[in-house]
Order: sequence, then C-alpha cells, then structure tokens
Amino acid sequence: MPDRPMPNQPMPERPMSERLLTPPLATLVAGLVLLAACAEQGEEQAADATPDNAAPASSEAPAGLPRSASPAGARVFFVTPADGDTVSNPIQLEFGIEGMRVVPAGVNEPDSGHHHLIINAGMPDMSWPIPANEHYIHYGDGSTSAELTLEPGEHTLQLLLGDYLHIPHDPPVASEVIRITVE
Ligand SMILES: [Cu+2]
Repeated sequence: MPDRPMPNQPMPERPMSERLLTPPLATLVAGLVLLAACAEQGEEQAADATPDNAAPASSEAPAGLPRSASPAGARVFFVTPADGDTVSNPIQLEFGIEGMRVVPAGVNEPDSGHHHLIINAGMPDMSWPIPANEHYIHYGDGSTSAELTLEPGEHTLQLLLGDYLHIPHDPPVASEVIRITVE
C-alpha cells in the first residue's frame, strides 16, 4: 500500500492503544477530535487572517488532546490510608484536594476535576483520557472517599486528577505514590 501524504491535522500519529478502544472512551475521543477541530476553526476565524482552507501552521500542539490548566500549588493527596499503613479489606480511602474543586465528570469548570486512583501502575499518558481498568479507577461521580478490596500483600496507590473529559491537567495534579500492605 503506497504511503499517502496526510493533510496537516490534529489526529494523533500514535496508534490508539487498546485501552482507549472501550466503547465509551472511543466515543469520547471521537467527540474530542471534533471539538478540537471546532475550536481550531474558531481560532482561525478570530485571527481573521488565514483563508478558510489553510491548515493552521501552529506546530506547538503535540499529538494528543487539549488539556485543562491546573492552578499553581494545586494538589491531591490521601487523607487515608497513609504511606506504609497496614490495612484490611475493605480498605477505606479518603481523597484530599487543595487549590481545586472536585466536580463530577462532564462538568467543565475552571480549576476542577475528579479523582482517579492508580493501583499498582504508573502514571498514564498525559495526552489522553485516563484509562479505565483495574489499575485506573475513575470517581466520575465526584466521590472523595471510596472502599476498595485488594489481594493480601503490598500495593501502591496514587491519585491523579482528571478534567471533565478524564484527561490529566497541565501540569498534572497527582499525589505521591503510597505503599500499603493488605492483610
Ligand atoms: Cu475519569
């Protein structure tokens, strides 16, 4: 198959990983690309200098989706458990936040987002919606506490705030990684 030159467009070069192909996220991403396209068009019209069909020359946006800004000093953290705690099931979790507000997913307000719990995994790709699987739990209802059941043994936990579209903020608002032992 011959390589066909693609027009300059915001579509990512990177193949979408499986984690983005669960139906709700796939739909979300499709919507986002549309949104991004609309936003870009709006900017072009506002600039009022380029003809309609000219591709935007901006090369500053990396492949990925637009991210919401987080204010300086914003942080999330575990109220409980604490790093090094030994706990038993069901594990009681409480999430703290400073400098931003927790709102349900889908609510697009400045300096807000919802919690995500990362279990035994690293930070996800910041340019995409946070995956939803056993390692990345979304609290899209705006919860600031939760119960969790884990296998006995050592586990790492980390909090990561996501915006109304589940995308980490810029810069990302994440807690320290804590290590707990489940009895
Ligand atoms: Cu989310």
